[in-house]
Amino acid sequence: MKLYMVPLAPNPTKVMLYIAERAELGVDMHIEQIVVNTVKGRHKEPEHLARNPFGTVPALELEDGGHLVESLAIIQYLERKFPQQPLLQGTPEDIGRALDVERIVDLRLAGPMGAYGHAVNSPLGYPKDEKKAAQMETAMQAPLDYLENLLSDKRPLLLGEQVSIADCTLQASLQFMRYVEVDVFGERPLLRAWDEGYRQRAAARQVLKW
Ligand SMILES: N[C@@H](CCC(=O)N[C@@H](CS)C(=O)NCC(=O)O)C(=O)O
Repeated sequence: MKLYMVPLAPNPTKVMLYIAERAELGVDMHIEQIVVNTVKGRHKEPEHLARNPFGTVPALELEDGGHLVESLAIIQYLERKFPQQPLLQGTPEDIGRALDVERIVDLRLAGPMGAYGHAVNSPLGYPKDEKKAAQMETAMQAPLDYLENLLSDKRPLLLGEQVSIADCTLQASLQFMRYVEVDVFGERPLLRAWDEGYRQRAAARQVLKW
C-alpha cells in the first residue's frame, strides 16, 4: 500500500504517527510513504485528484487500486487490516472513549488551531488576519481546558497508559503550531507536560520534523 502525504500537514502526520506507533508495537504494515508537494500545488493536479477528488492529503492507496481519503477512516481500516496489537483496544467503552477524545481533538481543536496558525503566520503565505485569529483563539479554549482536565488524574497519555489515536491527532496539530511559532498551551501545565512526554516517544522522534 502507498500513503500519499506531506510531512508538516496535520492530517497526514496523524496517520504517519499512527503507523509509527504500530511499528513500535511490532506491526510493520509495509506502507510506502510518498510526498505530495502541496507547496507546489501537486495535490490539486490530475495525478492526485485521480486518487482523491477533494485534492487533500492523506490518501491511502489500497492493494486493489482504490483509495481512502479520510485520515480516521484510513486508521480504522489499518486497525482491521492488521488486527494484532491495535491501538483501539479494550472494552467497547474503552474504544468509545478513545474515539470520543480523538473526535474532540480533531473536530473542536485541530480545525481552529490550523486556522489560527494560518491567520498569524501562514506557511502558505496567507495574509495575517487578526479578527480570525481572535475568533480561533477563543474557539480553542474549551477543548484545551477539556484536555487539561482529562490529564488531571496524572495519566501520561490522553487515554491513560497506552498510546491512542487521540495522542497522534493532537501531536500532529501541535507540530504545525510549533512550525508557525505559536504556543497554544497558556497556563495548562499538564498539557505542556503531555506534549514534552509524547515527543520523547520513538514514534514521535521518527515522524516529527518540528
Ligand atoms: N478530513 C480529511 C481532511 C484532509 C485535509 O484537509 N488535509 C489537508 C492537510 S492537513 C489538505 O490536504 N489541505 C489542502 C487543501 O485542502 O487544499 C482527513 O481527515 O484526512
